Amino acid sequence: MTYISDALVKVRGEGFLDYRTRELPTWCPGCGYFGIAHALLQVVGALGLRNEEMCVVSGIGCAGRFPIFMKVYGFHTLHGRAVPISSGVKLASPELTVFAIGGDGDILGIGGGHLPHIARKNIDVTLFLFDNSIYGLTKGQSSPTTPMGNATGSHPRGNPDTPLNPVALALSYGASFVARGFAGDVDGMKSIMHQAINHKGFSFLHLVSPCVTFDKENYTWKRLSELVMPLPHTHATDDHEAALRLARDERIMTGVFYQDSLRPSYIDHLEAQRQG
Ligand SMILES: Cc1ncc(C[n+]2csc(CCOP(=O)(O)OP(=O)(O)O)c2C)c(N)n1
Ligand code: SF4
Ligand SMILES: [Mg+2]
Repeated sequence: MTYISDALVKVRGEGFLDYRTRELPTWCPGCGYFGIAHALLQVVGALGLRNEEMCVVSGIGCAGRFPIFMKVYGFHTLHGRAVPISSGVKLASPELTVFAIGGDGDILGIGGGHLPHIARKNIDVTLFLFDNSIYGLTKGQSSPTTPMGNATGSHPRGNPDTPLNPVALALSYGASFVARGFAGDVDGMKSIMHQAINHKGFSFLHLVSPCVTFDKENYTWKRLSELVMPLPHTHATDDHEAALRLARDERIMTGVFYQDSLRPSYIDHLEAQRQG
């Protein structure tokens, strides 16, 4: 593990270590995850959240290493278990702002059975799906979002599987906040993260990012930059049907697809029952 030097802290100025630990991420140079981390650290600062008011729960994978770099309560759990464990943390300590973090393999593959339940229960957790369409940590096998036909470590002649559509899935499972961001657009990610953290209930953030080491051909920075575009500004975020239609578009649209701010969260239901 390499650590941030005192010299760098001096250069970056006061506040640099407010939310980040001294451990330097072990991610590869150029990985999109740096942009995601940068956006999130800035957003929690802008929201004025105190370190002890937050908890980051992750699964296993390159994305799963996130709690190591953030100076808040953290739990680097088992592969696929960020969602149930973050749900438990939120129910046990409703005063905490809880983040669940995982990759496409983690959240949609081995942990895929948990996603419908946190969505339908509307548990107040913000889920960050770091989607590089590959298993990064284990060196480039096909994941549930690898496009059909892409050559990967596990399918050198082309992935034979139909990929999942994370935004369409989250909408179909009944998530009350669904948005997509691109690792190359820090301002766009900051905007959706800000709204997601403020949302009362489950929020799902699909964050598209390249794996520069194990995908040199398909979802590269160049290709993703060509595919990504903002949602039409006429899109009404309370229109579930339109959100689903846009989620199915071939282009990778970014922004808030859907929000239901009126739906009570799971904690609201528990509170009402407790008082009743
Ligand atoms: C039960 C279990 N099965 C398999 C693994 C091996 N494994 C570790 S990370 C990973 C996939 C990581 O891919 P993803 O979730 O997309 O995260 P990324 O590394 O791309 O960020 C796998 C299969 C494991 N750690 N535990
Ligand atoms: S293997 Fe891929 S996802 Fe993992 S740190 Fe390197 S570039 Fe990022
Ligand atoms: Mg991945």
